[in-house]
Amino acid sequence: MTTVAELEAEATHARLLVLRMLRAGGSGHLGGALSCIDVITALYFRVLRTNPADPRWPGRDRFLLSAGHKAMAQYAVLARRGFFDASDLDSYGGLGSAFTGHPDMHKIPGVEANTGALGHGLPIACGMALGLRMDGRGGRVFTILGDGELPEGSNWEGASIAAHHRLDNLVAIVDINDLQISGRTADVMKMEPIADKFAAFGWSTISIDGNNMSQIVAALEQQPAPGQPTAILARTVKAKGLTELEDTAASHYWKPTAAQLLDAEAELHARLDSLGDLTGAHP
Ligand SMILES: Cc1ncc(C[n+]2csc(CCOP(=O)(O)OP(=O)(O)O)c2C)c(N)n1
Ligand SMILES: [Mg+2]
Repeated sequence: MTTVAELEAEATHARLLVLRMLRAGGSGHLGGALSCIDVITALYFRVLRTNPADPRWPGRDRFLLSAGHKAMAQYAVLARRGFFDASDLDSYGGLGSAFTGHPDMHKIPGVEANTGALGHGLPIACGMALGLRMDGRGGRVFTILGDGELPEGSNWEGASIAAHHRLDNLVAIVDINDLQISGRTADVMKMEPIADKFAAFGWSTISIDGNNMSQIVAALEQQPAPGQPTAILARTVKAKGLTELEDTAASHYWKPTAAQLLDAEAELHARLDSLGDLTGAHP
């Protein structure tokens, strides 16, 4: 089993791969990718039943990145987990590349749905969870939403459906970094109290620090309440791991200079050194 310390190192490697994509493509949705990358790392390295050699294995758990603009985080973790080679990410953002700003299930092994138009991941996840249950499969479905995504009404249709159908094989993780594309989520569209809203729809809720690996693992490994979908409210920091950019709206879409990229890489390498590299060489 991957330990918490190993997961922390793994997430740092994944952050370095995000920078590798920015180096290749020149720009991308950095802030939201780095706020949820710890959760995605824990999912793929500890929680999900997956088989990178057979991404469509019917017995797998499903993961959908509803907030598809955070795609670099998913690409990085899928590469680290062995779904494809990390060098494939060097085409990021290039003409004809499979690795575009939003994930494409037809081109990238391990991607379960095309997302990026906000508000669709949870309804799709509901259908998948219901389908798995109707097929008599034990698989679970996990999806990550952004806090700036929650104003989309389709999320709340999904929240109703999940509770109505008692989808206890469904987990929605809300990446609450307090920011969205143009500023504070509370200023653009206030959605708090988010936990109370999910609870009112009939969900079981867990609130955690979404950049704390111990808390992430404990929440993801908690047994679901029978007959209830689970919402994990993950309080995070946008651009977590890159001090200069943390908690800034400017990190939402980042076009770094060469010097900024070098500084960012240096900070993550220093973090890896402080953690001790428990995961093997950086690909
Ligand atoms: C339906 C829809 N409307 C608008 C957008 C443009 N958009 C892209 S990202 C974003 C903000 C999302 O905020 P949040 O989910 O909090 O993401 P994060 O802070 O993690 O980057 C918006 C409005 C979109 N992708 N889809
Ligand atoms: Mg946000």
